[in-house]
Amino acid sequence: MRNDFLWGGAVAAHQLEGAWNVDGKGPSIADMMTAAKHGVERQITEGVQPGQYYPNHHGIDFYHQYPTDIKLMAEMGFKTFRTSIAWSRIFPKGDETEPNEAGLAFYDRLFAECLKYGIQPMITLSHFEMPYHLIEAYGGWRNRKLIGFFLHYSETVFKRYQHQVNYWMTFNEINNQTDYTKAFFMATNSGLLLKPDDPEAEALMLQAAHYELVASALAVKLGHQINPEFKIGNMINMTPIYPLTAKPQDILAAQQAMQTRYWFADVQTLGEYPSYMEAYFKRHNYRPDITTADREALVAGTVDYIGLSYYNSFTIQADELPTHFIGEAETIPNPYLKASDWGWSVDPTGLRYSLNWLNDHYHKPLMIVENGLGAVDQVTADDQIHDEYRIAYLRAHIQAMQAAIDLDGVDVMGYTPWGCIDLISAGTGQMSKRYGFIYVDQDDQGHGSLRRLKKDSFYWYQRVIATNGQKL
Ligand code: BGP
Repeated sequence: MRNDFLWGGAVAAHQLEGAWNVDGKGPSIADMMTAAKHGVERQITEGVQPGQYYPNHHGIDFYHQYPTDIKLMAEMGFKTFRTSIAWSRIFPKGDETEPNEAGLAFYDRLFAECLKYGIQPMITLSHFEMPYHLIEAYGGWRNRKLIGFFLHYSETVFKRYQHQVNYWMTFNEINNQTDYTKAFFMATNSGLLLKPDDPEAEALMLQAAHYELVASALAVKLGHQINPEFKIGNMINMTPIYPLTAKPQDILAAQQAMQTRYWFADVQTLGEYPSYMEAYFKRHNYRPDITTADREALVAGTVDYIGLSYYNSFTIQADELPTHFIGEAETIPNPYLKASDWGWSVDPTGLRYSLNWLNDHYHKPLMIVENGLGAVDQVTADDQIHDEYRIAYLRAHIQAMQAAIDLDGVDVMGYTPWGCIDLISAGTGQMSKRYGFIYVDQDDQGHGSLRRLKKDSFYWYQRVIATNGQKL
């Protein structure tokens, strides 16, 4: 383990800040989603419906309580804190010329608070929350104009925070939209409000993804012009896809399924579409708007590192090769793995496999920017939370990461487990799906004192960081 290893934790603005319409912030796509049905994907509404509960409107009130929360993270010894900037705090509608000063000032205060403790902010530019107006007025990322709006936003924050922030990422889990049967990802990644069975979904997703990839590359180039010291990465969700058996057809199907999820990383690190994607466009008669200037932009804006989230692995079985992108619905349980309460397989070995896979393909430093176990926690009468299940999950994944570093020679820059303080779950809108080292007293309907409590994992992680991963 390197001595400057970036231990820390990760969150996203819309899942914890709250204050959704405070100090000039405009509504984002995340603010339009209710947690009406627990345990399933959140519902997207047209405009905010009175009487419904929108968990992101309140978050855990980090907007006001951040000094307490950052202090707790400092107590754990964080070297870095990954959060996102809420685009709609800076540009409430997304297409303005002038930014919202009150929104910019909030992040001045937040980053200063982190730096006070020697914690480096690590910033995602777009984490599931574009301004809602960009969807209503422009149709989201299906529209090329979004590239210009995103760049203007990126330039504004790169310039403003260039002396406070060194590590950046462009789009959170940009590759999740390949599962276009999930309305949630289509909406949050790309601003495409489509029914899952829309016959145009795949073509629209590919077009939106292309514009995002161009925007990402142009932002990388721009960031380096503003401050050559910046380290700017992409962010992909890494869920390796295994074949169920050694049958060659299963192996080939799994390989092809991997290709359909990870071509984003090819474009962002190698600067061009892989041959199988060009072939896929032809085979399906897709003619996305990809210009020569776009291709040049992709080459000029390759990333400095790969940010990845890792939670679980998928398994598939196929008698025939897939003719379309593989969605989660087409995966099957892996008989060798147990699953979380939310059905996510628990597979630490898959993390070592993933780190090696990414290293083999891209030869770039890797930053694990999300990992963790969503679980229900119980508070005892004396305010303790004995979350040994979370410790066991994280310990096993850190061990797998260490094996990749020490035994396989993979360059891993750091590790920021997801939801280091309990926050609103992105996929379900639930508060009860908790990931944190810090417990936040609030239920799924938004009731609770919001007081913060240290879980057993808080003290465990504090020791992990203090010993640079030696005492697990
Ligand atoms: C990732 C997202 C996060 C996050 C996490 C856990 O996909 O980048 O925003 O929330 O997954 O997912 P969930 O909140 O659905 O449990």
